[in-house]
Amino acid sequence: MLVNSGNLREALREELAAVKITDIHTHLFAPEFGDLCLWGVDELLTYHYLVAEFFRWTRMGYGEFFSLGKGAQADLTWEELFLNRSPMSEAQRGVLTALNALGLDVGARDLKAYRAFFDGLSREEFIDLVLELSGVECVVMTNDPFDLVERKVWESTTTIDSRFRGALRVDVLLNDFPHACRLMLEQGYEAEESLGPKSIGEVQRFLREWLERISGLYLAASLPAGFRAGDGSVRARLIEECILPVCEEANVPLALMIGAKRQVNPKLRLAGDSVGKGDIAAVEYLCARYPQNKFLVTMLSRENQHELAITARKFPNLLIFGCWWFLNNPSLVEEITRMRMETLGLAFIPQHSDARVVEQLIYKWKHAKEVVGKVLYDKYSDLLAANWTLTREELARDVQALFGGNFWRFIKK
Ligand code: RAT
Ligand code: ZN
Repeated sequence: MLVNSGNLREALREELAAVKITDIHTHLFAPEFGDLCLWGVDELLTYHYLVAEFFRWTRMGYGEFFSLGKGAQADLTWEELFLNRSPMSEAQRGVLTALNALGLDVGARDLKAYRAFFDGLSREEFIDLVLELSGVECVVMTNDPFDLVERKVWESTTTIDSRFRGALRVDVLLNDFPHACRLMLEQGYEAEESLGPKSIGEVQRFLREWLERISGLYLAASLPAGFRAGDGSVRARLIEECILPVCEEANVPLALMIGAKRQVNPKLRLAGDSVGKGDIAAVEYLCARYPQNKFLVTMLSRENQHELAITARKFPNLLIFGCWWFLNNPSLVEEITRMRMETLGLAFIPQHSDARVVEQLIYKWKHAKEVVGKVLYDKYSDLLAANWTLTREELARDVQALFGGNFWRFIKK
C-alpha cells in the first residue's frame, strides 16, 4: 500500500502506536530485584526530577524533607507542584500522562484514589500493564556490580524476566578507582590503585565475569564534562587497557554518557546533579583509535549535540542515542531529533527513557513518540513533495529501526 500526503498522518500514527520499543537505557529493575523495582504513585511523585522542582517553591529544609517517608514526601510534592500551581514542566506533565493512561481520573486530583489503585495490583501485574500501555517490549536496566543489594540478587537468582536485559554500569570503577579497588577485593579480585599488569588482568577478569553473569548487552559509564580520553590518567587507562579489550572480546559496545556534573548541590541528593559541556575530542579519539570497538554515545549538554551528530558521520563504530535527562524536554527533543535526522538519516537512536519508576515508561514514550512522529511527518512530507514513493511497509520498517532495530543491529554487528 502506498502512503501519500493524504494518509501519511494516519499511517504514521498507526505505526507509532504499533511499534515494539526497545528502551536502551533505564534505571528500572526486573521484578526479581524486589524493592529495587520502583513503582506506584508515591515513587512517581518523588522522582528526583520532581524533587528538584519542589525545592524551587518550598521553604522546607532539605534534611527535613528527606527524613520523611515516601508517602509524606509525595504529599508535599503533590501539593506544591500540582495543587498550588499548574504542573507545567515536562516531569510534572509526565505524572498526569501516566496516571491518565492508567485510567485514573486526573481531573479529580484525588491522590488517595490513585494510591488505592496501585494497592490493588501486584508488581508483576503492574509491569505487564505498563509494558502493554507503553509499547515497550524490552527494557535495558542499569546494573551496578558495586552495589551490594543488587549484587546479592544476581548471586542468588538464576532467571530474570526476559523482557528486562542487563547492562554493566562501571561508574564507580572510572570515577573512584581507589574505592572500586576495595569493593573488587571484597569480591575476590585483587586490583590495586597503581594499576600494574596484575591489576589490569584482575579488572578485566572482574568485567568479563560480571558481563557474563548479567548477560550484559553493553558496558556503560556516565562521565563528567571534563572527560578526556588517552591522557594517561587512571580513568583513561582503565578504559583503554581494561574496558575496551573486554568489550572487543565479548563484542559488546561501550556506552559513554558524557556531561554529568555530579553533586553541584549535594543536599539535593540524587536531584543535586547538573550538566556541563563535554569535549567531543574524547569521542573522536576513542572511535578512531579503536575501530574494532563499538561505542554508544549520548551527551548531556545541548551545546554538544551538533558536533556529536557530525562525529557519528565519521565513525561507523559510533551510534548516538537519546536525549538524555535535562534534554528530555519536548522542545529540545524535537530540535535534536530534526538535526540528527537531517545529518544522519535514520542512523541513530532518538530516545531512551531513563525511567526509574515503572509507569514513567508510559509518559516518556508517549511524549517521545509525539515528537519523533512530528519530525517524521515533516521529513516524509518533504520526500513525497519530491515525488518519492513510500510504501506502508517502508514506513513501518523505518519506525521500527528508530525505536529498536538500530540498537539490535549495532549489538549484533
Ligand atoms: O536521568 C537520571 O535519572 C539521572 O539521575 C542519571 O541517572 C542518569 O540518567 C545516569 O544514568 O547517570
Ligand atoms: Zn540514566
